[in-house]
Amino acid sequence: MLAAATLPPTVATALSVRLLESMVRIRFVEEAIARHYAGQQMRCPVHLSIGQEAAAAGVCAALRADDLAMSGHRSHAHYLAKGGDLPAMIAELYGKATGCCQGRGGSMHLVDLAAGFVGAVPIVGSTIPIATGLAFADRQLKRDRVTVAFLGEAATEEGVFHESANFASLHALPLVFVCENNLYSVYSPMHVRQPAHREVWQLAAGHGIAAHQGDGNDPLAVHELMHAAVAHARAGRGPVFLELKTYRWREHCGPGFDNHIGYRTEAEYLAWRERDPIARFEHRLQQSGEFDELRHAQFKDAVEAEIAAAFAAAQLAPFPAGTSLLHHVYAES
Ligand SMILES: Cc1ncc(C[n+]2csc(CCOP(=O)(O)OP(=O)(O)O)c2C)c(N)n1
Ligand SMILES: [Mg+2]
Repeated sequence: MLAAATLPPTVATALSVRLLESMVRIRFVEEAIARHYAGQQMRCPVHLSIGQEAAAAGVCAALRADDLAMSGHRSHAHYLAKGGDLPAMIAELYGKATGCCQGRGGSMHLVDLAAGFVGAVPIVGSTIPIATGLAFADRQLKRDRVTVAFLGEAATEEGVFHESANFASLHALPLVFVCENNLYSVYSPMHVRQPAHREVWQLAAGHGIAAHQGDGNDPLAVHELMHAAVAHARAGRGPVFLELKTYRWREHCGPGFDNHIGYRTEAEYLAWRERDPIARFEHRLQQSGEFDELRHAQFKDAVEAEIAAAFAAAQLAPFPAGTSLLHHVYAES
């Protein structure tokens, strides 16, 4: 796919509609998770990306279907944007046998190999070396696939990020690190974790990696950065690191809000709410005069129906059989 700026207006509009629809679908899914969570049938922790949808949408729209992605604890948006199966994700949150990990993992263990979503693991930073290994394998086998490692900014504080970045740079791997900098690691703000005079992207630049910073709440800006990053990586010119500035609206873990705890101010939260990636982008499309309101309303209705069906199916689905408890514990030949 070409970068939006280089496309004729109608194609650029088609891309914009695709980005908007991707963000809306992610938001609606997560709002539905939040609504159903009090029912106590989803018993896994959930880390919602509400407010951060533009990063997932913009990044994944610049990928080919056979490109790969991995993520961490906050991965619903990445899984969905990459094309992961929605009913299998919701069933996984309910711990059901029809879940994408057969009900064994929950929200933080999402996998859809058919969609190239190789996996998400909640140990912060743990999928970065796996994604690096996937890119290394593709390099060795001369495949022209690109792998994306989604990470939060706190993962850059771990040694494994630096080992992976060094290795990826050394071997010019076809890997894009996508770092969503939402300013917090649980309740710890950036200023107690990282020096104020050094930006996150500079850590990657220090490893000799092409690194850029962008507005993580603007899906077109994200897509343009990612489009260039993918072209760079696929051409064998080495890894790219993107730092996308964004903000999570909800509590760190769970369906509610946690501003009352006092780790961030209401004013900061409200300022970021003003920068809602969906409302802002929808407004931009409306201003362009080429936005089809009726089509968008129909899209929203269809997504709500799709989500309702996924929840109904998940609630009715069976739990894994007790006799299957030890399946997949060891590799089966
Ligand atoms: C190795 C490890 N240390 C600590 C935790 C606990 N933990 C879960 S999420 C999280 C915050 C991660 O922050 P960030 O990477 O910025 O992602 P965000 O939650 O902001 O999306 C922490 C510390 C963990 N899961 N793994
Ligand atoms: Mg963070």
